[in-house]
Amino acid sequence: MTALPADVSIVVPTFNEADNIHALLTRIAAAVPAGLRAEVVFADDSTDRTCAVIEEEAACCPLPVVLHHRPEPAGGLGGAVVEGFTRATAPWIVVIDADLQHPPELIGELIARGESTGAELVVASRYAAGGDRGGLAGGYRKLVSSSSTLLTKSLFPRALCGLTDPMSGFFAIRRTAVDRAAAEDEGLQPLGYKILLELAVRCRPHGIAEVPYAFGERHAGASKSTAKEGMRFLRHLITLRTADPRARAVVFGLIGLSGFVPNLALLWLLTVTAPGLSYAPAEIIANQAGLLWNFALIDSFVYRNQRRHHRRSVRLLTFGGVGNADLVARIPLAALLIAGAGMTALPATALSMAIVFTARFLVVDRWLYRRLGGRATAPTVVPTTAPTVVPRVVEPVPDPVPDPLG
Ligand SMILES: Nc1nc2c(ncn2[C@@H]2O[C@H](COP(=O)(O)OP(=O)(O)O)[C@@H](O)[C@H]2O)c(=O)[nH]1
Ligand SMILES: [Mg+2]
Repeated sequence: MTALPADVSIVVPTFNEADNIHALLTRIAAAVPAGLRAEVVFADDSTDRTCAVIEEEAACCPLPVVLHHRPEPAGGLGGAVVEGFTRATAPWIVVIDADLQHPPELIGELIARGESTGAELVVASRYAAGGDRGGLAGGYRKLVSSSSTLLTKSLFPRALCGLTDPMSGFFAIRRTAVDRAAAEDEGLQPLGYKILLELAVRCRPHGIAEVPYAFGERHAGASKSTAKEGMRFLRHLITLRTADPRARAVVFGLIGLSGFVPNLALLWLLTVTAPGLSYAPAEIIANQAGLLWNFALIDSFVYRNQRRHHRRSVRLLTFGGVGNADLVARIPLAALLIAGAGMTALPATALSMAIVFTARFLVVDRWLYRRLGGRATAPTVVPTTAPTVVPRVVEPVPDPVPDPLG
């Protein structure tokens, strides 16, 4: 007998959650309303016995269970969820943590709210009226959660309008929205914990609704959230914010300005330690410190996903070469504008700086770290070509996916 297609695929990312699987599956099975056909897809990166426990529990679970285990956990939690999407077959996808901090009893309400409002994304929110974040352990985690929410909302005011909890890990999204993001040039490039942020910014869901909920205590095991996740989150924010070339040009300019600090610091050091050194060679040397600083920031934050075209040494030498050419080109260019176009010194200098900046940005952005073929490295979502789910079948499919962290 062929199983009827599911209405909702419940994607559960798991990393060493063996002691939570039984309680989770029991509560999900009891919570799913009659008439809503559900399947559970585990997106697992565990190194303990979680896989074995999922296989055991799947055998007695009334819902179809799919296990997708990744031997190479590219992209962390977000990467796992996106791979889980490719195994999901239903028109609705719910993402929920395994540790029962998210109440499975809300799954039916999330879908019902999406159906009644027509929203493509329904988020379970700790910050909406009636919600509660009591399960966040300690004042420090509460502070981190509220300040990162504030920072994120101010960086993406339009995309996150109507979302009180863009950091939530519990939400329902229509397959159509996920497929739209996958069809974009850059696909989905999740990095760490903030998969909802990635989806909200890249999918631009048509209609967002929220359902308040109380974030509970962990059922068993320990949190995997670490300080390293904090750094990943910052990188993720910069990657998303600079997806637009105008925003990239602004960030490129701001990083360039910040390069004056190491430049001037080294210039000062050289004048103190080598008083015999004349200005021109001192400034040329000091300029290299500024360029190194700029390169480090640009290479690791702005263009982290575009580094594959050239080796690090080529990137550094090109970046340095273009930066030094800037020094050499600016003055003759301004002189040309004054002599040839009859401009006065101030506008000629400003124009030459703008021309040189634009040329430098274009070489770096369009050639050195070009975006063409960006989807090649991203674990993009395969639109509705997921395997048919057989009830209680456990299916380990270790597709190697290139690491978006490079
Ligand atoms: N597949 C996968 N799941 C992860 C990873 N890191 C965390 N998780 C899962 O994501 C969910 C949330 O993680 P948790 O440690 O509870 O984070 P917290 O709630 O912020 O403390 C849990 O179900 C974890 O098992 C990962 O690297 N890969
Ligand atoms: Mg948790």
